[in-house]
Amino acid sequence: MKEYNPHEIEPRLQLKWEEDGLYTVDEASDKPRKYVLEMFPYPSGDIHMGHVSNYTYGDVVARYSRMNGFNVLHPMGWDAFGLPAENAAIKHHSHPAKWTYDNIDTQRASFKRMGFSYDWDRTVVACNPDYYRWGQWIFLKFWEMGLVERRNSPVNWCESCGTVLANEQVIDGRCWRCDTEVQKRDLTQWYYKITDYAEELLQDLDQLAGWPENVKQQQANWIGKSEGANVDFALVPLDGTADASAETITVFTTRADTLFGCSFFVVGPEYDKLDELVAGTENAAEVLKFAEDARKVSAVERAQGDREKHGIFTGRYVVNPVNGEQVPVWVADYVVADYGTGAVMAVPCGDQRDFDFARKYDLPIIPIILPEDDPMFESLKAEQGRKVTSVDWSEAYGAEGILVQSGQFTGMKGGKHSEGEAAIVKMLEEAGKGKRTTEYRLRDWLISRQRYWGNPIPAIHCPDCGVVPVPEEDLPVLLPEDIDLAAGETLANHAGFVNTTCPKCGGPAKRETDTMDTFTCSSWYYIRYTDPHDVHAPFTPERANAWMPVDQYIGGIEHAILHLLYSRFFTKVLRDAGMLSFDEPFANLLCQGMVLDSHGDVMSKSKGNVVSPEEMIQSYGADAVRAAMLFMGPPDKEKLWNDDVVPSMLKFLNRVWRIVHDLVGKAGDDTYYDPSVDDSNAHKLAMQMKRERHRVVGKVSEDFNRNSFNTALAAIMELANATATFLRVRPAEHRMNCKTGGPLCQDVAETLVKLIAPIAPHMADELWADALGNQGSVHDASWPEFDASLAAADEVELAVQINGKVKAKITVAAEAPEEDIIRAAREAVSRSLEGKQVVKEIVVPKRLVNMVVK
Ligand code: ANZ
Ligand code: ZN
Repeated sequence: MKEYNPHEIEPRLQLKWEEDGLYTVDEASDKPRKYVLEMFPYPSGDIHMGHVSNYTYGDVVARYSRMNGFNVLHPMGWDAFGLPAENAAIKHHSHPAKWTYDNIDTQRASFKRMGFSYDWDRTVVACNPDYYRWGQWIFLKFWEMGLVERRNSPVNWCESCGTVLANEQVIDGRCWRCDTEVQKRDLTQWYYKITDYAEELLQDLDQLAGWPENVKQQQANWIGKSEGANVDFALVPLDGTADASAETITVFTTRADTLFGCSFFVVGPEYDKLDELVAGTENAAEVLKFAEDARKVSAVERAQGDREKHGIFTGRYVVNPVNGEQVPVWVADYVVADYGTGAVMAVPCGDQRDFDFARKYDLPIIPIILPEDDPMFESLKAEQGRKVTSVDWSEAYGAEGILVQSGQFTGMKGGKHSEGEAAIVKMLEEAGKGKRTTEYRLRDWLISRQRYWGNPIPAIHCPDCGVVPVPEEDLPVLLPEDIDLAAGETLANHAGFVNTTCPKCGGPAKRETDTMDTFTCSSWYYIRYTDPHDVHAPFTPERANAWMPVDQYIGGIEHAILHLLYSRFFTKVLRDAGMLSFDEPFANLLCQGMVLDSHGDVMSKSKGNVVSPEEMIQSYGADAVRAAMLFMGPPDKEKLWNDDVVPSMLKFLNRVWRIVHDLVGKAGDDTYYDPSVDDSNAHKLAMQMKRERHRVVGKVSEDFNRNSFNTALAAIMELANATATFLRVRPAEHRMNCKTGGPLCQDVAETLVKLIAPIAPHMADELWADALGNQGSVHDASWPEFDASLAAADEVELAVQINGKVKAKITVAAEAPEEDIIRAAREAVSRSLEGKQVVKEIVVPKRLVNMVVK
């Protein structure tokens, strides 16, 4: 038997697979299609354990699917635009393209060493003009469809990255990439109108049965749909005279039912007419100063519920439209600018923020909604006027209840979407003082970036014609290569790039110098893979529709909103453009858990706790690294890296290697055969091995079908154990059987090799050809059949206990009646029972017999 040597086998087979085009997709195949995809990586340099886990999971799914008769599309590419390349280029006085392509070469080589089954002919590299020209084409398409807008508004600015950011890229007030606190700036920027799809993006989450619940929940929260009403409050003129044509300030509320409890009114510090509002009041200067200071605190921080609230009275009043009451207008920092109308009707009895504020500034808290068991309920339940204007509560009453002190609405149910809410909104609408409306938290996607290394926005600014799209035939707008970023050159000051002529009037014009958010590249690359070399279109609809949606998508949970939301948006727009025939890009999603170090810390260069995949491959081979990664735990959970697992997996692979050789009589010295062991139960062990073979195929299939790779591997180990036990004691006739390729031994050997093929593809393929003498690759072979009836155990082992202590083990027929089990148990422990009295016998089916004795 030749030794198992991964360092010889792996590179040789990788080369062979490539020469044979083993993983090249055959578009003409009539097998059912399956699209298995992992999120494409950013080419950051050496691969890390996160890559190993993500791409190993994908590779197992792809290989398992192939063996189950699918025509599998499993591509790989690079998300190659972005800031790190630019920063590295500045530091090393080179070009971002060089840094990027060097890193791609490094990563590609590592992925090949891992033995991943990609169709490399379909590689998509986002910074390649062959790809990004179609990103520009899609931009123009969106523009044509009215989904592109340029507007001036306050935007998120990261000083350290030197660019604006989308809302989704601000995580707790900080830049997603560099963690710098984000500032607000007023700038004119480009937007994709993702809000046009807010409702559908929310509704279609219901189609995604194959997505983790928490990801869907995060998206739903991010979209943040609220049904409510806009309500107009008339501003009381400074002199206090009532005026029917008075100006109004509108609020958005989900709780119009609580209007009778509104005791003050709040505008945010960003309120655009604040100057006008306070003009002529006593404290105008003070109010404006307060607002200016409050604006400096980020919206995220301000929106935090438990944050101390600050405010100031403006000196003005508005009229509550339901009862004509005048309530004071305050400026407060807990009201944020870009939600609803940026103004709030404050109902301290029902809203905790308003409650905290009222307590702090001693404003009335009018109870207008109560649970029926509230001590005040009986006395207020028919009260239309107002009897009570303060409460001794420690917090607001946010739940549903019955309206009290609420005019004609008293006695109705109150709460979100309640009877009382509907009645009050109806009344307001009839009076022309309110309107039903739905708000979303989702904001349009700011896609322009003030950086070089991105996809140029195909637009031209003409002094006469305004902003003009670059004509389709002029695409791509190429990034100029001659740029010295280290010397401070940018697209904006690159004369050769900026100066152009207007496509409309032919006069001198300037190019747009912003590039697109890199998330635009990752929003459709998965469609490009279905038709990666198309030079006439981003993709051919028939090809995309034949492969898509992706059957299994795999990637990090950090994209729960960002990439996954943007991709869903792109898919829907391209569908509406008539290019796709489905609604959702990813049918099933697996979010992998992080690989942490053995103490549970994130691996990072600065902590010096990074385990290098390349070093592991060099020491133990890729198959052992793959097996170890799969064995460390469920894919969607965090995994603690343990250095011992890789060598122990190598040992296991060695064991499988010997077992397979031994089963087909090629082990030479009968490695496992031990003549000193009693072989009287050899036949039974053979039957046990046969049963395990069927049981384990069933179990591994079931586990792979639900992406439970660690338990699948554990089951394969059980089959290896049963086989080794048999091989140790096999009697002469079974030895002969193995040597001559007898059916059982041959079948178990083949089964083992096939089961392990998705996990350890190199070793399996070598065994398949060399030990089992097959032509072709195991990766073209079909998944082992299994017979459920053969998998069922016909005997079971039971523990026999006396007073709870295990004294013996018995083996009985699986369906044995209770009296037979008890008889066998008594026999097994007859010695211990001598001179004792059995008071009770308890049989726990398939597990144990306990005898209570005196
Ligand atoms: C009166 C009221 C009474 C409210 C009550 C709530 C409870 P959701 O449900 O998350 O959409 N609101 C509106 N615009 C705001 C802004 N720009 N900044 C801060 N808060 C704002 O939240 C809607 C509620 O948030 C609205 O309903 C409003 O307060 C507040 F017992 O109006 B409510
Ligand atoms: Zn940043």
